[in-house]
Amino acid sequence: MVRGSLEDVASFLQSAQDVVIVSHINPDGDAIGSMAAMGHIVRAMGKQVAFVHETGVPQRFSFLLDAPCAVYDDTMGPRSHVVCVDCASLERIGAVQRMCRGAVLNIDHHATNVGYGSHNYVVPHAASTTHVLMDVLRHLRVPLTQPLASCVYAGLLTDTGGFRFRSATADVFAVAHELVCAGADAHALAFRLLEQKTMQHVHVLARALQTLSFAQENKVAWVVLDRDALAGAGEDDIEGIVHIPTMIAGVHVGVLFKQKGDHEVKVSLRAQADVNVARIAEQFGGGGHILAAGCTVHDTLEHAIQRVIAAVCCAV
Ligand SMILES: [Mn+2]
Repeated sequence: MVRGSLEDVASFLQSAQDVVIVSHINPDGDAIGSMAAMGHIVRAMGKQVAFVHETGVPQRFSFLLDAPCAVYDDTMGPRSHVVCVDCASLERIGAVQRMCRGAVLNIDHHATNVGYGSHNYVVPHAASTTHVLMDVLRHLRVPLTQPLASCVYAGLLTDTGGFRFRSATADVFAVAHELVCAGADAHALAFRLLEQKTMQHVHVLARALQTLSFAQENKVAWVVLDRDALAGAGEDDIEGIVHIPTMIAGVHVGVLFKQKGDHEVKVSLRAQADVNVARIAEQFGGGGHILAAGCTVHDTLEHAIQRVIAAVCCAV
């Protein structure tokens, strides 16, 4: 069920002069693509735009924004009109919440989004928030310019895993067709957003592969990043490492261990076969989805690996 309406979006924008556009912490391609696309839409309506983010925009996504994004600090006061894109809850924008004392427009595609804004337009299970923004720009009759089409395409591309996930429906391909016709450069965007990696990523990957281990007739596989391997690596540099074990044919459950402290190990579980990894994560105080879950184990790295792998082996 759609929460809110396009009329809600229109009434928010009509009442605004200056609009602040924000998105979630640890932003992905859809978060930044949606901020940038929303910026184009708001400006097309003759309004002023400011981009704000708690930690700023990762370098690999910054080319999508056509104006600088301010890093939030406490001297920034509340604003009358804030747009949150791709945020399942207001908590997801971090400290930027303090700017939200006036009207808040929530545009998103997460099924768990309850409609926390004063104005909402949430389309659960849409492939990306930028996909939802296609409805918005059509309703507002905003022309689909080349820069706008590129931003929408960026979110669609990254949130569907390069059009590989089940969310890549016929409708998604129809929208992608429209965007490429409008000038989105599918090749360049795929290269910059999916193929290209940071130097640090390749170093982390090399370290992870050295630790690749197996159990239970190779049905369980895991990689480990100790503190040394994680030194200087951002979330961006670790992205995708979690999928390495489950890429291997025959592996049912893959695990990534990240050592955060002497007695703090973050564990990410991924299932390829019929194993509920959320159940395993729950045994350690974590949770998640059937095929993707996580937990934090307060133990030494060695013990955390032993305990979690023992639990995984019982489940496969
Ligand atoms: Mn998204």
